[in-house]
Amino acid sequence: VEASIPEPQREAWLKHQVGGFKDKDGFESNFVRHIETTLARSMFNCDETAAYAACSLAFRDRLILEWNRTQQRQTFADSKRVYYLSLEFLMGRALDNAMLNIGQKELAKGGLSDLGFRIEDVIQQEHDAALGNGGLGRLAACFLDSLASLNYPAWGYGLRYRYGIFKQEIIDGYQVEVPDYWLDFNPWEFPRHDVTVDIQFYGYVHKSTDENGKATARWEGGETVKAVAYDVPIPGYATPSTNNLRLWSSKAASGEFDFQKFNSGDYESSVADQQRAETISAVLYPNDNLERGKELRLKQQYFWVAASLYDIVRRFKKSRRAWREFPDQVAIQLNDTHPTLAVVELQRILVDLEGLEWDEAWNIVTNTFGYTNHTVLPEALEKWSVPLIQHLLPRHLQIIYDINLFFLQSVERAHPGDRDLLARVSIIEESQPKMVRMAYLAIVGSHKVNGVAELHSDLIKTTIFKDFVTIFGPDKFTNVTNGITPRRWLHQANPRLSDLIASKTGTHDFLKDLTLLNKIELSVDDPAFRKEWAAIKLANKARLAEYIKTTTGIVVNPSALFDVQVKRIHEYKRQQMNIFGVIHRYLRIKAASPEERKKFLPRVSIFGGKAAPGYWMAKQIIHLINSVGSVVNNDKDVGDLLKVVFLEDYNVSKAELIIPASDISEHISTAGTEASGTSNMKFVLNGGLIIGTCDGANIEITREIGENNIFLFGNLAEDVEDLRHAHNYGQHTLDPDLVKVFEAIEKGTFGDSKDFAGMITAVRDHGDYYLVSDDFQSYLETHDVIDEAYRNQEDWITKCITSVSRMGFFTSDRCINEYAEGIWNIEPLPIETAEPEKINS
Ligand code: GPQ
Repeated sequence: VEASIPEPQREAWLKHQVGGFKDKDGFESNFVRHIETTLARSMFNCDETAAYAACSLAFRDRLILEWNRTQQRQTFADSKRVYYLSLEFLMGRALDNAMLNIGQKELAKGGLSDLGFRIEDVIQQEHDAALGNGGLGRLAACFLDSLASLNYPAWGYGLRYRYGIFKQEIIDGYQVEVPDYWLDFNPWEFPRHDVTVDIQFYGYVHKSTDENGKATARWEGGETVKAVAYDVPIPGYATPSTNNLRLWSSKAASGEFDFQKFNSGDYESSVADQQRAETISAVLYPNDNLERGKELRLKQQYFWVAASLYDIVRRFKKSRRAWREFPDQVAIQLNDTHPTLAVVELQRILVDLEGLEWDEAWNIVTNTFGYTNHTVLPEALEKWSVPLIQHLLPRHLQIIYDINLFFLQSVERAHPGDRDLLARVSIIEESQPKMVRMAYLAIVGSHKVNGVAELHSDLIKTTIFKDFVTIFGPDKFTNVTNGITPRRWLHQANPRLSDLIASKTGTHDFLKDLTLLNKIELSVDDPAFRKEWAAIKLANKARLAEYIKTTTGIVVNPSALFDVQVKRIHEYKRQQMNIFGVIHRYLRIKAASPEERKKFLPRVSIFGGKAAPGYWMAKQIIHLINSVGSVVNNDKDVGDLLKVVFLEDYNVSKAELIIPASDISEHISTAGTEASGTSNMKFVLNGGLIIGTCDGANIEITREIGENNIFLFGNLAEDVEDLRHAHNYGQHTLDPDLVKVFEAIEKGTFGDSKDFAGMITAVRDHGDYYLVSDDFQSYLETHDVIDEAYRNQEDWITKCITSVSRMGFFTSDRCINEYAEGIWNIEPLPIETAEPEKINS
């Protein structure tokens, strides 16, 4: 039902159009109004939590007006939109970001101060929106920021998890997981109880022939769950464009079924149904780079995909265009294979519900979707068992089989008689049980497939998707190197550095066009600039030192070299190699005479990151880091020469604190395993240098900033296979320094060595899959090079400034423009005026 106000009454609406606040006074009156009415508090009852709530509500009012205007403009312009489907959006905090993007943080700071609050304290009250695991989820969040900032008509679609990624506590050196219930008070979401979709599961397929003799399929029976939309406004930077992130929450469908149970006194089971329905969006799966094939996960995927597609199709149908125009209006990006069922669901909608012919529908489908691959690790490539899909989504399984049949027929036509090829590329793996290879389905169902950094995009073409390059040709495969938003990762996280850069470039325009950073290279020799640069780094380090002291009790010296590795704990990311290196350094300090010790460069090794709850080896790595810390940090021989810190519960807002305080950060994955990495970009953008392998985006960072400004080490991706082979055939001799490290651990230097046996045997006895031993010597040597480089502070600062000036390429704005042009075929749609749109359709 259209609910548009008729023309004659619209004048009254326009007269009463709400405006946002324009000055400090306006902000204050908004703030006080929210305290006193929305929150029913007063100046006698207003703590920082209430101040956070009122401040957020004031900014939310403003955002929602812009949001409305943006959506109206997009609807009336009827232009193509992109829909970014991601199971993860790692948003972090919203208030600081909203204030900065709107450009009113200074105003709010003044207003809050008038009213008795410090803005930093108010910002800290916010709970992170942690609806993601790591890089993949944070990438989606950076993309939303860029899409809005560049005025692209775009929506994100995700799940509204009641529990985000768990909160990590470290107890006696071990990780303990605590639930992250974050929705107690969330002013940034708008429940849309009127936007709901019924989602079907289970049941059976009824096949018949219609009056024209055409075969039809109907999916019937089963159970229904309701999807309720929650909208989160996404403000662009320095533009009124405000996009939408729509998150779906599951609820029991109110239907006869429940009601009958309730009436017949079966209250318990009617409640059980409700709980079962709500379970779907209850919790984020805490695995990074790992898929475990759980039924509830598949339910989440279909629930979210079906609700999103229903919404997208409904919006398209309002335009009353012909179906063949669907891909001219709609681009859908699959963030990894998690939303791949969308391919099948759209085909089902078009064929079963809208009555299109298979080929016409398939043409629309493949022109609509694009697929981004984020890993080559085999354990992360999704496969779902055929019996499970058959049970949960019987009609979808039939469609998958048909898609596969037609695909294999086309392969057979182009490559007659190549049965091996057919078996290799089949969407169905002929295993026991049979499995659906989701990446293959995503490739077949999309018009473009992209990797996330050059090396990674090359690797997928030559390894896991090689046959598909043969079949579809190379043009279907492309690279879009990841990027990060400089708004959050420079301006918000490091405001002093952002302002210092602006003092040299003239404005903050570099936040919109990051290539403008290159102007600061002209000031690299300016003594005042360099001095302020160093002072900012030191202040950021002092702030982190303070945080370390209050949270861990460890006292670190801010002028020591801060060596940081913060990311998910994973064997392929090789935190184990880092801590082995720290142990090696400790042994060297211990073996040195008091005279020799004076020559060591003081260092603080900082770790942070979560282990998936079921990832035993990753948990062992955390335990070893903490055990080493408690020995080293309390050893009088060592003093300030070495401290080892594990920071609990690494998340987006902690990243904002830690990254600007780093001197050296570690991006040391086994070559060929880290698809891109994005924190490498954040660290360099904040004036830190990096030690890294020739992997992922490290390679392109080197190309941009120059190899004198990065510390690269280790074997190359092309050599990994041979090196693994050497381990497996007994042709590898363990690195002697690594042997000494193992001896120290096994002697019990860091507590019961049984606790760490798995980490040692993985390297020594089980083939060292991640090649720690192969890279160890080169890793140690490179750290010695870093020590020497850091002693020369003048050269060091030159490297830092030069690097920052050359980081323009890594903005997510560049990345989104590449997607828009090369994959989505969409154009920006600026919102020109501050006046309300005239509604005339
Ligand atoms: N990534 Cl497959 C994740 O964070 N989680 C995942 O499950 C998968 C990939 C990361 C990947 O490891 C990084 O190298 C990338 O920089 C990041 O995705 C974004 O592309």
